[in-house]
Amino acid sequence: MPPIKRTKFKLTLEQLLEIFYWLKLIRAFDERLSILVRQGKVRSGVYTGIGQEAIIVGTCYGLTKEDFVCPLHRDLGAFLMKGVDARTMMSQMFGKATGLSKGRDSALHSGITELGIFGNTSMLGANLPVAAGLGLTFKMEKKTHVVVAYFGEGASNTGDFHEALNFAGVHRLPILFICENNQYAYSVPLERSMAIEDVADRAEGYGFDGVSINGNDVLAVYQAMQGALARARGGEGPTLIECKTYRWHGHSEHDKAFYRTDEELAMWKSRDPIPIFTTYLKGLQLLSDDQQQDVDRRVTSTIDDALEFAMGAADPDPRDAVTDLYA
Ligand SMILES: Cc1ncc(C[n+]2csc(CCOP(=O)(O)OP(=O)(O)O)c2C)c(N)n1
Repeated sequence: MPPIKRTKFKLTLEQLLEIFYWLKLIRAFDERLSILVRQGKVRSGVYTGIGQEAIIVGTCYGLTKEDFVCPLHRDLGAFLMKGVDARTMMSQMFGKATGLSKGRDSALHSGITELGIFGNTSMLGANLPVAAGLGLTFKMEKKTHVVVAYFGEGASNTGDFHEALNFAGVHRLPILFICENNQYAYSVPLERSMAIEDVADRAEGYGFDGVSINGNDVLAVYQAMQGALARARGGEGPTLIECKTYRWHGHSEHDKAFYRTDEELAMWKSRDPIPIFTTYLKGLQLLSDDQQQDVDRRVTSTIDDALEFAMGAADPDPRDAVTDLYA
């Protein structure tokens, strides 16, 4: 069968393989961190997004450097896809001087404006009004950049969420509100914290569209994102995309997740985003066994290299604790 050059999603074969690479890299990064936590080697708290990779890949793929992302604690992949190299990211997890925040922060609260990454704080939902502010800036400066703001279904119950969506709706701001609905806010299941089934329904109250999609299908996420991106860049305002998914591990690596059943976990593992996308590629004969092995090799060597670099990197110098201060 001749190779397909373009799919109906307007992605070339090379782009589809890149998407495959990102899914695999982000999964492998989190899996390696999980092992390192068990070995007592990581200094930071680790909140893996294993099982949720299709959301980050489908929403970050194709963003420009100037577009901003506001990632969550579980969104290490967004840092990688926005251009933070694996060595810096791994250094960040080890609290090393070569990390993004030079060892001054517990891993996932860092950001880097040059790459369009706003560093989230621990306060859930608090990144959303900031995203609204970024969106307002782009609008006032007549730029076509967008803001991609991530939040959990749990965070959608906070006041900040509602204020941010209201403001974005009133001012038609170029923001993509991406809900990573992984069914649990720490140990609280969705039905114990929300009286509706779909977070997407909340957008209507603020005057813009909300869609609820399969967050484990990277092409479904990509497709929903492309429509919303075009509207945002064209001045038509925000969209809420609710991606239904599941986190395989506990809230963090120290949470054994006793509040859920083995059956539920097994059911969601059968919807693993990576085999779903692999099956798609193989079904269209777009991915040979050799190419698959090549991706696996690249992923492993990237992570091995990053780990070696981070473990050998210098600890922060205590004298630097008072440098880089804003005021
Ligand atoms: C404002 C606020 N309230 C409570 C917490 C404690 N807390 C940390 S994570 C979490 C659950 C988050 O659930 P969700 O927003 O669905 O995101 P997920 O971790 O599932 O991706 C809670 C309650 C917090 N960090 N911030």
